[in-house]
Amino acid sequence: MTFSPPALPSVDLAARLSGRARRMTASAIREILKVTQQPDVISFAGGLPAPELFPIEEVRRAADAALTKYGPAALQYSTTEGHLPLREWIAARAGITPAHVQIVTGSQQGLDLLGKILIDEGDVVLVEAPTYLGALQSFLPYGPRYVELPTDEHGIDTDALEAVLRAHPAKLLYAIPNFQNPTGRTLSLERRRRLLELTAQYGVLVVEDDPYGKLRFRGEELPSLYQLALELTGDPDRSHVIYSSSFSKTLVPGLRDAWVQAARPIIEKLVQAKQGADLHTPTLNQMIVAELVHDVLPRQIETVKKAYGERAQDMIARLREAFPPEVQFTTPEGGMFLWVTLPEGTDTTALLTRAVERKVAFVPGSPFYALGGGQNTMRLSYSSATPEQIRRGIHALGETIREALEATR
Ligand code: N5F
Repeated sequence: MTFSPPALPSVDLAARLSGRARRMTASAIREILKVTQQPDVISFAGGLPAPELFPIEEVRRAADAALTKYGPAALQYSTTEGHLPLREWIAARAGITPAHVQIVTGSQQGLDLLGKILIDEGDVVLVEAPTYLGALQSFLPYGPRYVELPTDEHGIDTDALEAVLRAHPAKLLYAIPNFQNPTGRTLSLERRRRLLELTAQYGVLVVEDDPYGKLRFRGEELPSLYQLALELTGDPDRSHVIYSSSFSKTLVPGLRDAWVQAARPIIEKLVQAKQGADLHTPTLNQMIVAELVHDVLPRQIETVKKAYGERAQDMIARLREAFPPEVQFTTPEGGMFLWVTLPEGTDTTALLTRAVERKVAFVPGSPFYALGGGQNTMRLSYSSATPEQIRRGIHALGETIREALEATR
């Protein structure tokens, strides 16, 4: 006799998702990565560090050294706050104490945890227009009401910020002052000071995201908002700026080592949020990074800066040759991105399909706008392309753009 299981009524899974889950969106960058993994596509899409520059031997030796030094503790569960020598190194550089430093599993996790501890449904969150789409993605499930801040070639327009602050009781402002993602622009010193004053005056927290601030290849280094706030208050526990940075762009992204610096009440909540998320960042990975920060990291930063500076210059030269004159682009002083603005009416999402047919990819600008728009913009990353790929890729992209512009005439 054959056994037939009793029929089970099927549960409507989609209807059982939380409101938070329903607000979640997919990362446009990660979606495009699927396409660009085809070997013959030249990708200017993901902000991927140049893999040929990764210090593989140094990482191997650091792993060995950490395992020798710490033995089984390198493979054991460890504290949520993070590996103390690494936190001490970060704290010493910033002029704070390890109690003000939380290690996170990629600054992407930092953004999610900050969203979790700071954003209630309906809270006004101020973001640059455009801004890092991954931050929008992290915050969105917590139900923010985004208000966009106008930007120009010097970053956030602080006069406009003042008007926005008067009109909206905001909870926090998320900003990327150095070599902004996606525009590559840098917030001027004068505006940094003004932004600090205004946000303090209106009681607005600032989340300063600075993953590639050390990758400046032109011009003078500027103090972070966090540093400026610390100079003004003299007390890290009074800072209304929460600073986020990462070893992803200066060392390697795959170890997923990053950190948040903030006043203790914020760090204490972050610790609790992180306990619920992943208990702690992988122990061995943190130990590896701690072995590398003293000698390898400074050398690596110099190597990467030089390479990205050359690649940026190269890409800009090719853009001048290959793009129609009505197309505008930014000239970054560091980091990994530049931003292209096509004539109004062009749709870069449609353009991407045509570009991929010609074996070249970019990120369309629209997903970087919290409230939509920017259909005529795109982000190009120069960090992981060789000169030959830049030459061929920008040429192909130029042809795609010309074709699209002709079609609209
Ligand atoms: O520290 P990590 O690796 O988690 O970096 C996240 C992050 C946080 N904040 C800003 C401003 C960033 O630009 C990033 C990384 N963004 C890259 C991008 O292309 O915009 C990497 C995304 C790579 C990917 O999704 O595979």
